[in-house]
Amino acid sequence: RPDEGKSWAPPPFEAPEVRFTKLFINGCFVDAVSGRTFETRDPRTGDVIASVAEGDREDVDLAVKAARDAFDHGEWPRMSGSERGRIMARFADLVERHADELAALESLDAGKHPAVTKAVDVGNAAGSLRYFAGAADKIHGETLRMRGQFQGYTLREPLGVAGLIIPWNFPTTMFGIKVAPALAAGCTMVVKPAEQTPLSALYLADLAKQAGIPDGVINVVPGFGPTAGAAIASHMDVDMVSFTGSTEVGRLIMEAAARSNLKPVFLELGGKSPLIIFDDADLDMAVELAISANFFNKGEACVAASRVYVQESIYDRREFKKLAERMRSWVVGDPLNDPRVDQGPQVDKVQYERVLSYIEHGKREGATLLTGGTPCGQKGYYIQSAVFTNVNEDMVIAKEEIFGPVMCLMKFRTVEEAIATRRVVRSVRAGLVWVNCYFAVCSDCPFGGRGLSGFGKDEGLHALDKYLAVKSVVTPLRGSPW
Ligand code: TXE
Repeated sequence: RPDEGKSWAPPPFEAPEVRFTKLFINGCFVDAVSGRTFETRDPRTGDVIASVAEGDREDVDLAVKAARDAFDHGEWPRMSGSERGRIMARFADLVERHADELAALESLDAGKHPAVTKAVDVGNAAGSLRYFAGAADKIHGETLRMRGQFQGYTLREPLGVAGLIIPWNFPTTMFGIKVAPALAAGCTMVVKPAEQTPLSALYLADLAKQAGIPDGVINVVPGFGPTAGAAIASHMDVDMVSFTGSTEVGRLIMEAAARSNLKPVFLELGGKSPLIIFDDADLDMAVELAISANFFNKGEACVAASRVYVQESIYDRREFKKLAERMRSWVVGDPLNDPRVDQGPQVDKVQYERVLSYIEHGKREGATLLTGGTPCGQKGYYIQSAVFTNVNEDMVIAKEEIFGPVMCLMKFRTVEEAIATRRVVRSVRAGLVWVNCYFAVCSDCPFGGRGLSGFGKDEGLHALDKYLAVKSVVTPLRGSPW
């Protein structure tokens, strides 16, 4: 719910101390080999929060070497699943114990509402660690009834060194949903947080160490995509990559994997999700869902419902005009200091300008701006949430991911017109369908798209499979000539 965070916000906000700004390799915080740093900024003002060590290819090499050693010779892949689970549960406890500090840090770095960050980001990370802690001792193979003189079984073994490249929109969540199944499987890993939001991953690395995760198992290398990220994707000693980010970079990662060691790649990419509102819907609920599905986390969500299809018979109804009225009480502002605020600033200047240029494009294409769509505030990256009507399928704003607070309302007449076939849930080609709800995510529910939105699931037991290799073992039956 969009306004859930409001009542929880405890202003005035106290900026947390930034304790970790270096690379985390083999259990230690270290400078980059080059000695270079980059600045991470507060999206509310554009001011620098901290200078962070800038990892590049040589740092990735060191991190991969630490992860390789920990995998080939260390205890993590060799200890029992229940012991791994016990340590992971301790990690989850620590994440929960430090929820306020972690949420404050994340909110500062990403411009997010602290109450939402605490409930959603920190909650999801701890939830994933706990869920996969429980799965760690339930990784079994199968017994094979082979024909003839043989019998066989399968082993499900940790894949090796995982490369985990994560984005800036839900940094703590992303860390949790990728690291947790990799840990449960017995993998070791190199995590590259996004350059916009490197702080929470470093904080989490320290908690992992406190929890007893051995050195070298989790390494964190902040840095830029074309350097540190690309070095992970093309590394000969990284055994798999799980990536969340843009479709464009997803392609680059697959290419790099193909050209290097053919490592498996799993991609959770951008989207352009539809929300379909039929004429028998509870319209008050539909309006609230459309708002939260578009403007939650300032629209910076790969599952944002940026295409809202409304059945023609209710498109112009008075109830639906409630949307415009409701938006007039939607508050954009500093989420850290004003408890009335629903929506904070976009993550950085690049995204801010990108979203504004889509809004201009929409106007030029002939869509009608019902509300919002303008920059606001004296400084920082604030945008008044935009609702466009009279949008048609051919417009750029209806086709491309905007990744900001922009809702496009479109009309449809029949179900067939909305989805070009009859049975809605079964016929939508999507990784996830929410019926009469939105943003219903949970550790045991597989999360991930299809087509240009990627493949491979985060969350749910399917996520575990990404980090496991199946090995078939065959032996002759007793008495066979073999
Ligand atoms: O994404 P990038 P950006 C979409 C969204 C957004 C757009 C651009 O539409 O507006 O992408 O955002 C790392 N090799 N999503 O530019 O570049 C990068 O450092 C390896 C959807 O921030 O894909 C960061 O850690 N890694 C999305 C991560 O990839 C590279 C979340 C994501 O950044 C790399 C974010 C390279 N060559 C953006 N280049 C979602 N699915 O939720 C960059 N990276």
